[in-house]
Amino acid sequence: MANVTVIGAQWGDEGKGKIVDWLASRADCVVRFQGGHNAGHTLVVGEQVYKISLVPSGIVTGTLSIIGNGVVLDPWALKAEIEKLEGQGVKVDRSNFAVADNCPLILPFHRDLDGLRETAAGKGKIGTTGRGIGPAYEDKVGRRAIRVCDLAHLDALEPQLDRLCAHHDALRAGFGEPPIDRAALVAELREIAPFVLQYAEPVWKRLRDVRKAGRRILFEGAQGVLLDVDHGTYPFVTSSNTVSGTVAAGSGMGPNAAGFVLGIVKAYTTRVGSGPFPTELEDEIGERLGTRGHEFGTVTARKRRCGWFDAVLVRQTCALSGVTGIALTKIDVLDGFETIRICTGYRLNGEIIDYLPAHAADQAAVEPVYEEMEGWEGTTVGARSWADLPAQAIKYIRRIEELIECPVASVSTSPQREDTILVR
Ligand code: 2SA
Ligand code: MG
Repeated sequence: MANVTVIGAQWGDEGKGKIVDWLASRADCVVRFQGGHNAGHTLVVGEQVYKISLVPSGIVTGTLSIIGNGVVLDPWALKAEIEKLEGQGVKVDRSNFAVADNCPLILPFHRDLDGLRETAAGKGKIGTTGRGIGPAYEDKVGRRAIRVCDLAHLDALEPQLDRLCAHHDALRAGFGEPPIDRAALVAELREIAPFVLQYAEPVWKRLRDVRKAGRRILFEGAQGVLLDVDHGTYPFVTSSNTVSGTVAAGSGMGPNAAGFVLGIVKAYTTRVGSGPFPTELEDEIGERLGTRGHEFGTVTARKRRCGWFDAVLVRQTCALSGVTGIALTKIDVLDGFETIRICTGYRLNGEIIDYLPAHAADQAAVEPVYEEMEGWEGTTVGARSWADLPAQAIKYIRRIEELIECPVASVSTSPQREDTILVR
């Protein structure tokens, strides 16, 4: 199987960037198929650190990188990111980068609305990245989005603007905000249009040709399955489908393009934003995980909530996404813990259950059932083979594999690309 799909199997931030970067150097094409610049990947290649949000990670290694139609695209964020990459010596042009011409745009008022809603929600807020992701997807599904291809037809935008403004002006009025300044919006779009259009094309055609030529495609998922708008901890989710199945609709390649589905799984659990988190540790152990794991968001620098590994959740997300194998990351963060816990089930209303229920109240009420394991002395940092790992660390990894009912395909032992154990 030539193609690989990488998805986060928890709440995002599992360390996809490093794996994707590693796989990208072996792929002929890297495709983003959902989300937007709410993603945050840190790539460490030698001394260089790249932080990217919207452009596929393949760009760093010069691999053909494609933004599929399933992504919501903020044109100004795209420009800023490309300029930053170019400043770091990365080449970005039509030969190695393309944007789907049917991508919906994230516009300034989407970002405003995201912020206004979050502020109004107070304690009930979702904890979004504030990038306008939700409102942009709403407009797409509501059939009033402005898309990349519209940038080439700005003189014919009136009917769409009518629909868009009718919807948004009413919402804005509710927040005491003035109506959208249509003339200013069109002027801004006119200014950014040439930049975006230089990369725009029907990417499904390019992808079809890549596939016909027998080239390997890497699909780069953003966020994680627990943030999926259908399968995640709704309503504390993002507004796209983050499961592997989205590859089909979000790139225009059909369901059998996904290939090997690699679920990225952190050796413990983290989450940013609000919402249920059964194994969360609001004590010094959680602090220790966060400090040792540098658990701060790439995009918003928010501190991540930390907790023990939850095998119930990962078993569920692997099933939901048809995961073929997992890449276990950040095992080194657990170095030096005397004991380590794994959640193997939940207690809900006096009963033991083996899955996360759909209702938010149940999700918040489940109590983790733990299994305790001895930790390990010595370090896993930089290990590149099983022989480099302490015996207890191997035991921990094997136990995870058993509980999630999915094989471990690789283990990552530092942010460096080479510090990876491949399981054959
Ligand atoms: P949004 O902005 O509408 O997608 O937010 C909705 C929920 O989805 C969560 N979310 C994320 N969780 C983890 N990582 C994300 N990306 C950045 C990163 C995060 C950052 O990879 O580091 O820098 O803060 C991401 N994007 C969205 C979000 O927390 C809400 O719970
Ligand atoms: Mg991230």
